[in-house]
Amino acid sequence: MSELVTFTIQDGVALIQVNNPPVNALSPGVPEGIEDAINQAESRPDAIAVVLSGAGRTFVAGADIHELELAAWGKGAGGPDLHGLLQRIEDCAKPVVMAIHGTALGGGLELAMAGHFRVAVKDALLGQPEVNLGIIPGAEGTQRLPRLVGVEKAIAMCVSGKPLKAQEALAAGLLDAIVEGDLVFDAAAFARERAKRGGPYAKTRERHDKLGSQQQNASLFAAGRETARKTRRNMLAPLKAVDAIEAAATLPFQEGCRRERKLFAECLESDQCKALIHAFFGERSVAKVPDVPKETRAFMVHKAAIIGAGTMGAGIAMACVNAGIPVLLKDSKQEALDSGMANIRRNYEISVSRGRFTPELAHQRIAMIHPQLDFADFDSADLVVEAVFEDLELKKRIFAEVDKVTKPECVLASNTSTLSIDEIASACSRARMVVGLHFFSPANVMRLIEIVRGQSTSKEVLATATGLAKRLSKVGVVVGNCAGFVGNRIMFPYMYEAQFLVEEGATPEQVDKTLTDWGMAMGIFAVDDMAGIDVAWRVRRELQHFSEPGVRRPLVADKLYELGRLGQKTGAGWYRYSEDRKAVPDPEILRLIRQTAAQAGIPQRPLTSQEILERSLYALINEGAHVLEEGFASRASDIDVIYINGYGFPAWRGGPMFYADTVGLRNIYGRIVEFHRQMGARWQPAPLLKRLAEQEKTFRAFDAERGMGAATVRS
Ligand code: 3H9
Repeated sequence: MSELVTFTIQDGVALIQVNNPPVNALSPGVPEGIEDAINQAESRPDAIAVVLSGAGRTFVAGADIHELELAAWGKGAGGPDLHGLLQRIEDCAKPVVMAIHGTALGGGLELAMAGHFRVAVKDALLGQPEVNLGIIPGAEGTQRLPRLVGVEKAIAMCVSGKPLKAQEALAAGLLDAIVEGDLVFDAAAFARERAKRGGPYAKTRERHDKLGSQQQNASLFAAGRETARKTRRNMLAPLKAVDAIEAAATLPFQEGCRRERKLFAECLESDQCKALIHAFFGERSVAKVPDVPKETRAFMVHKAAIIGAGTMGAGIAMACVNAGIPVLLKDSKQEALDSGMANIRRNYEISVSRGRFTPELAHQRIAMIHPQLDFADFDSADLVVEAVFEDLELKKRIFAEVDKVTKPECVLASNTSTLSIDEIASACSRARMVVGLHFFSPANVMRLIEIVRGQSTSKEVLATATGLAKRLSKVGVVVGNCAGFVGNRIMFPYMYEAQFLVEEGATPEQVDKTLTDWGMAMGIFAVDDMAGIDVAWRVRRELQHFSEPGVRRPLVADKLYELGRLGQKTGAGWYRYSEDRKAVPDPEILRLIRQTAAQAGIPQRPLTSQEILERSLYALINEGAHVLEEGFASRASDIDVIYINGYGFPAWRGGPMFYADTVGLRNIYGRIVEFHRQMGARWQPAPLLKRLAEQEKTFRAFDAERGMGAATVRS
């Protein structure tokens, strides 16, 4: 047998194990190894049944995404062709039991569904997450899944990409049993028992009982397409997945498979697939900090202390306890503490009412948060996260105090979104233990954390912060300590450009609609209103970029601040808000904009969607290139990961820097030079962008050339 697939026989059962770390992907050699092992199992008289499992931490997590990436860029074969293997497994004369732990995802679940039986441990997850990579299941998953779980469930799984927990999979008919003891031992007992009962063993491909009639299914397909359009806006793969499942319900199995293969190939060729695979590897690469080796010792975080029970502090507390880390939640005012705890309780109640938590679990989590007004027990904390108001002096006072009451190896973090982490660290005696943990609001939901590295932050503290992010199920991206860090720094030129556009004749709703139609989760004016006009006003004063001589600033935002139109929280900002926080265009704002423009002598003209997109997005990209060259982001793909996970940038466009590559850096640079000529200093092209454009290169190639690229394909 190959090293990738092992074969042994124990007590009459052939044990086949896939051993392709880290996640047993179906890389070249694995499918061939499994097929050899099945042939051998069938021919051996001392085996009456077969068990297939995965070595290490998981069953099989799918096709090898590196292979798929090559294929997507036209450089590979198109992913493994598992058709022959899956048919071979189904046709095996001895019962084949798939023994699942960890995850059976994508091709892994497709492999499992070809077995005659499936057993799993209780924390296993089973799913078809291909849509997250811009493709559909391509190894007959869309054909076998509805045969096992029915059309409706198959659509839900393939469109959402969300896996089922073992218990749900059992109820749906995807599993035959959940085992409590040793997985392979119990699976072998199950297999032996089935063999003794005798064959023939049901082949999934021959099952029709759950496929339903055309009449029953019509509404399911219509609803599936509707959900795909709503929840996966602008994406191709979810709709194609529904098409493929429809083929399963209407065509003979082999024809359905051919249809699936065609739809799969269409998805694989799409730009969306390239972008989503880029995002997948980008997200995995953020934990690899160039000068922090993998073996760097991290501090253990058994207990956290959070200072400030406001929205951020409460959200961070929930994120911690959800990951099993007990929290001391301190505020200086009883009122603030009570309101923070009330927010936390309300949040968990909502989760219980939505069925996400049982009442007992919610109760346990709340009980892990200890509200307090003093520093009691802070000496037992391994991590302190300061989450008070953005006020440098206040933060420095807190750090000076925390320095005295915590143990020397306690990591001290600030949740600042704009202030210098070095300035904050200067208030305490151990700057090497200080790091920024910039959570995004709501902190218990949003996946992004910017991990801000100060001048003195130690490698151990960075390793602790990246490990913590993973433990909180978040994406932690290490960034440098510049004003606004990476995300906010590059958001401001984008936000300003949107404001210039309305001062020249567009409306906030026109700009926002153009951006959301293009794929952004929210328009930038709606974002400004949600975050708070006062917050942006304060940040503007911190950021130097736009106070440089000769750089004009937009005018209306300051007026909104002066008028007390602070956004959603005051019921009015760029929009007016009704009770349910729905944004309504406001004629008053339009009057204010036009009046301001007239006073400043700004000529008015109609603006096209193309100009709106180019100016807002290229402002973002140009600043991204500055940040990259200045070293505040390690890779272009880090900026993409930040924008996808923290700023609602559509993952299927790959993030701003990847998107720039798809437009062509030469084209973007050309437009920016033109904008610079027309609009002056704020459009100064970033030197890196100019260089890459002149060399006909991409940001991906820039990452790869410096050994930072996560992807297999460099272009
Ligand atoms: C598919 O199957 C198509 C089919 O229909 C058939 C087509 C014909 N391939 O996430 P982690 C690497 S599409 C290659 O940090 P975790 C990952 O890059 C596929 N590599 O671990 C990382 O490498 P490195 C459908 C993979 O424990 C390392 O493994 N399947 C693959 O937090 C650890 O990853 C999916 O979409 C792969 N399939 O989470 C599942 N998967 O250390 C995608 C992972 O060098 N994977 N790697 O950075 C996941 O969702 C998570 O990785 C998993 C583990 C939940 C498995």
